[in-house]
Amino acid sequence: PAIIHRQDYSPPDWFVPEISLDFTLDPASTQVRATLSVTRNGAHERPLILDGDGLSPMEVQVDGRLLQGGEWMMKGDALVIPLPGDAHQIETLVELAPENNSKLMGLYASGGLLCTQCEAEGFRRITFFPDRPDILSRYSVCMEADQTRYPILLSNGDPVEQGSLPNGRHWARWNDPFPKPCYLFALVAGDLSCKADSFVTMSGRTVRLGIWVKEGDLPRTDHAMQALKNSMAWDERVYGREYDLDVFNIVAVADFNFGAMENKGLNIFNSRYILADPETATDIDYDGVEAVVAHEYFHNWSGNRVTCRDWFQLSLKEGFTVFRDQNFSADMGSHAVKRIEDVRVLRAAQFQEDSGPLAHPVRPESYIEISNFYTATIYNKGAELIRMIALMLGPDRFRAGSDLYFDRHDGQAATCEDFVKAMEEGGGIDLRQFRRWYEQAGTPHVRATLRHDPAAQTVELLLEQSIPPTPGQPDKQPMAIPLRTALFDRAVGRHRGETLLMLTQAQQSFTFSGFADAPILSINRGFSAPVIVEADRSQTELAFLSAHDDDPFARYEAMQQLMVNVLVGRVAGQNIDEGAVVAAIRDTATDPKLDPAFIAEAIRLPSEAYLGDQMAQVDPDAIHAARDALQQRIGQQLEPLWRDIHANMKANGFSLSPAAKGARKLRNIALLYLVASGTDDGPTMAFSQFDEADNMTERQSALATLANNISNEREAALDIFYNRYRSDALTLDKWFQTQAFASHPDTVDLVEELARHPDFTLSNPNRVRSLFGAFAGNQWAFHHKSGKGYRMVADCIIALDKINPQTAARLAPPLGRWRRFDEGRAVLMRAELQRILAEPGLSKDVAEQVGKSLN
Ligand code: B3K
Ligand code: ZN
Repeated sequence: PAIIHRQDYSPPDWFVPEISLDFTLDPASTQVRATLSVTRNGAHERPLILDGDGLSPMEVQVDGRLLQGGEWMMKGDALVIPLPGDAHQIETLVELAPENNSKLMGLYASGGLLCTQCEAEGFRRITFFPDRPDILSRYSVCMEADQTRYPILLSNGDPVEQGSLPNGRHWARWNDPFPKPCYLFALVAGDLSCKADSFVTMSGRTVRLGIWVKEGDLPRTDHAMQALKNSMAWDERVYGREYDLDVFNIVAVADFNFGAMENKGLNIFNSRYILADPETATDIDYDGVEAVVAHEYFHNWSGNRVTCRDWFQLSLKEGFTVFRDQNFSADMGSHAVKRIEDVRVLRAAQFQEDSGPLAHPVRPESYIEISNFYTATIYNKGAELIRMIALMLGPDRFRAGSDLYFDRHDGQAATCEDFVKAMEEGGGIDLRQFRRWYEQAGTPHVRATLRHDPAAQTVELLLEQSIPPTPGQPDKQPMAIPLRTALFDRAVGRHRGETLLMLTQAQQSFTFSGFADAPILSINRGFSAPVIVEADRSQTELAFLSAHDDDPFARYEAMQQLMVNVLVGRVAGQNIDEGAVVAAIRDTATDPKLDPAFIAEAIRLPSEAYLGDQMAQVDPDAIHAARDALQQRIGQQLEPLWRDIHANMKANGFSLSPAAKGARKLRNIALLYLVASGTDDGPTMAFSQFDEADNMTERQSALATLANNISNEREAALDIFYNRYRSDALTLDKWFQTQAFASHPDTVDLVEELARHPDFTLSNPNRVRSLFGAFAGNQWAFHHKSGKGYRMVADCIIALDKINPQTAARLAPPLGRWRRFDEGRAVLMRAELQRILAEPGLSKDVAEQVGKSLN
């Protein structure tokens, strides 16, 4: 398959300033008539080339004249039209069958609705068009459909006209005044109900807000609406960005390839990021709704008003927008806890990606299928880059930089370089070396060594950085790494002020004076840089930081490192005393000054996957055994504490306040330790929590705890859950996911059974992710040494590729991590990758991921 290179970018030959689209909608046969005004870009003789994907033109007209065969031609899937002049009107007619579109790209049917998804290259599945983000057009859209089946007709921009037609049909026209790339086009037709509200912008305009869902789901839209209004106010306050249309609509659909889509004025969402009520949504789900609603809303400026020149610039909109939604969520809740959660995600997804065969820079150099590049690197590492710039500039200069960026590039298709330049000029900083963060893949390692000179009363901090080789990049240049650092006096338990150290060389040392005694190093506070720090700190020093560090992230990190040292040591056969861990957990859990949500994060053992990442070779069985054993002993040694917490954190009524959410989080972990202790009444306590809970956070958590062990309560709770929620797809997903993610010795067999369950289907991406996505993230189960887990995931990829290649390709990366495992597992994993690659008719989505994973 063809490789697309960043360096090959060239400006478009033709522009399309205007497009008008006429849809005659029907699930079996939809007609699309498109009228494009095209203008030649510069002096050249090249024909107009319009991308298509699976389309054949029923008519082609130029300036009102029907062309004969021979006046246009097909080149592959593209329509080629030689044109004599510099400006023409092109009209094409095509026919689609949305109900047969199982890829969920372009125009498709979902639960009685017709809806679209165009990013990245789905518009070419709807009509012939130069499908690239640097073509900005004004859209006028007319939809005609059956009035009863599709009473609501929505598209981008503002509604302008509607009317009824004979034969029970009706029509509506929408105009979007803002020129946009075609990946932001959207339409929805269906029988939808509207949760309506309004927002008055900073300049006093009233915007009509609508969240469109199936009628029965209306009571589950309050949280999304509140999140939307909070986002609109936040973007005005923090970035000075006002919404620009009179209408903002959101539609929830059940079948969606990812989270949501920021189409101009008409966001389309996976229903799991809109619908929430206490009975069915966990606190994590509520937070997910808030974050994704904000993320898509923020794209209106970072993505829509200023879009990307080409797909290599994807992080320009995604990294920046993730950074914006992370800060928004932090402002809505706890900064400390949000940072811990974001770093956990970064390490789990992005660090793994960055150390494997699919590693790529934040601004990639090449791709085969762009859908494969909506990655943790583009999104989450991209956000870390913006965060570092913001840290180096401080809030006011960062705001000056973002103002300049938005003002200068409004209405344009921009590049990452444009963003960095605006930050340099607006913020007053030199980012020459910093640009390497966009160019070099791989997670930098920073080794920190502290040397104390008692005679001179100085300490020298030696920092050494190295960036591991990644595919296509054997040698790396030093990065500019901002490290928030503090030195703690042991005697007083305090530091003398934090400094921001800029590590720019391969090796660099910093000297601090006035230290009669050797201090304790607290570095990369707040996780100021997305790097792996290796600092030789004793268990005593880590315990000190876990009790005294005033930076909550650093305090959490010290706890985690304490635990990692014990667990990784055990796996390697060393018997490192766990006393410091137990004491630190006890002290943290009983510290009245700490927020329960923070405590819950800090006392949780690192995941099995994270422990694997700390080892030269991952041993899933030994990691599981060591972690399970430590969890049991923490449970046993602190049993009265867990009982107290579990009792004290019980609420009288449901609330979504940060305090109530924190209490639930801490209560759930207390239950986990209690059950892990093996105490006789553990399973019955878990079952009672499951049974009595007035919210899904406690119910699902109790279910997950029970799911880890063999017990009658386990079976009973799973049955009750299934029968109670079997008709609610989003909640039934949790039933699949909880079992697939369980730390249970038979998970691999249970998942095989669940894949044959009548409620399992490959046609709904949420269901596939609930079972196979969760399973592939369950290190102990997926890496079962029989290789059965690998075979099941490979079977799923092969079957799903024929239906929905984009979602199939997302299941491949876990198999690609074979280099990290023992020879036995590596051979089995490779064999499955080869079996997939040998499938005839494999999509380029899966072929790219699997092919690269075998290298
Ligand atoms: N921009 C979309 C992602 C589209 C993914 C296409 N494969 C959602 C988002 O990041 O906001
Ligand atoms: Zn996004």
